[in-house]
Amino acid sequence: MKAALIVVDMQEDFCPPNGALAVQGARDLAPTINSLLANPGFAVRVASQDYHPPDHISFATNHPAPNNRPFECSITMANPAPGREAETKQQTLWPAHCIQQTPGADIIPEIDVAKIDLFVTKGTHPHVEMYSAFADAFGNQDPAVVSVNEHLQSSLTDRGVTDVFVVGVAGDYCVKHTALDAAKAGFRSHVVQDATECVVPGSGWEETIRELASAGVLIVRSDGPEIASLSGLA
Ligand code: VGL
Ligand code: ZN
Repeated sequence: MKAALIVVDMQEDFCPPNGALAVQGARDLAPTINSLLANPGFAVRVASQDYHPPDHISFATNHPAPNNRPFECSITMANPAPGREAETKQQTLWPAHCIQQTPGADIIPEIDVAKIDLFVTKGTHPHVEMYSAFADAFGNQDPAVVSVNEHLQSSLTDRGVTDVFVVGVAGDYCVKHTALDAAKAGFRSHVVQDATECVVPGSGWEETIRELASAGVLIVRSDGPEIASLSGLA
């Protein structure tokens, strides 16, 4: 067994007090995430960053009123892969957030970024949503299509990784989709439940747990046996 820790989107815009899309309690996750980063049992430590251009399709402000209310309205998005443009999906609109090279896109200073081996900047293609650090909303992984900076699946398999532990925000969006894609890619996939917070606390997490469980993703705790046993791998 070889384990990777994926710290998802611990960025200013997802954190109180000033984040454009703040997730309640997100900043308070830092001590738990830092203790996981310090666990010598992880062979690879990854941090993802939502990293949108100003004209990103998910931003409410990039669509005309009245059907552009963030959190409520959605728009139709087409697959950016050549020849697949007919494939479409509904996309929820968000307040503008994590714009490239702005302070909102920074990883919060409370996170020990010196321990990170690999940074994945995602959501960089203006015309497609990318919650997962592995793939866009249509499952495209090719950096040439998605304009992501890393092909995360091959970066992890090249390092011999078998198990992935996902933490960070948001539990009901980017953490969920990263954990689901990790399972789909053939990794044993875990979400550390006391190291994540949701956009919709309570019901959002309940629904997420069901989706993760039915996809074979394991829900663990930072003080549980799965994490404790990693230290033995060092
Ligand atoms: C996220 C909504 C929009 C996330 C990113 O990190 O969970 N949520 N973009
Ligand atoms: Zn985003």
